[in-house]
Amino acid sequence: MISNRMHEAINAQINAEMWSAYLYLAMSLDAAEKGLRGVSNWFRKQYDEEMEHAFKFVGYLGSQLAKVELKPIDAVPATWCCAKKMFEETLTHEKKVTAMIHALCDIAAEEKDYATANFLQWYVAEQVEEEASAQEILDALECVGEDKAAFYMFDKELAARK
Ligand code: OFO
Repeated sequence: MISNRMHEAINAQINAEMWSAYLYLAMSLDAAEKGLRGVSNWFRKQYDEEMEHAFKFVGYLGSQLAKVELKPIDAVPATWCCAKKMFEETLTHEKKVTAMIHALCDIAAEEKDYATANFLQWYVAEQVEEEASAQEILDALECVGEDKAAFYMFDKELAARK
């Protein structure tokens, strides 16, 4: 069993993961509208990942016989000026999520909740990847600059994300 404090914090994190999913779905839709098929695909896959993150927490609460409370999901922006802005916002957001996961780890440590501390290690590792992939794409965009042909190739590469 987990403590009430841990239970509430995980319920809040489920909401945050779903908000992340909403954010990336909005970016995917906006990119599609702008004709950026690869960028749109990348964010659609990111949406799927965020839903997986949420469901992993849902499954964990179930295994601890703790009720999942689905809270309302706040609205997300609908448009961005360009792909670069989307990825900048992604990196900023992922850094925030990393801080949230670390805060959950702090609670688990304070509560001497070894099971949850162990479970959270998957998210700790995942956040390293999440930040790195956003940063890598921003680095690539930096190289692309104003080169339209290079941007075309960049977008094609993102279209390959499975
Ligand atoms: Fe993007 O890691 Fe979950 O929120």
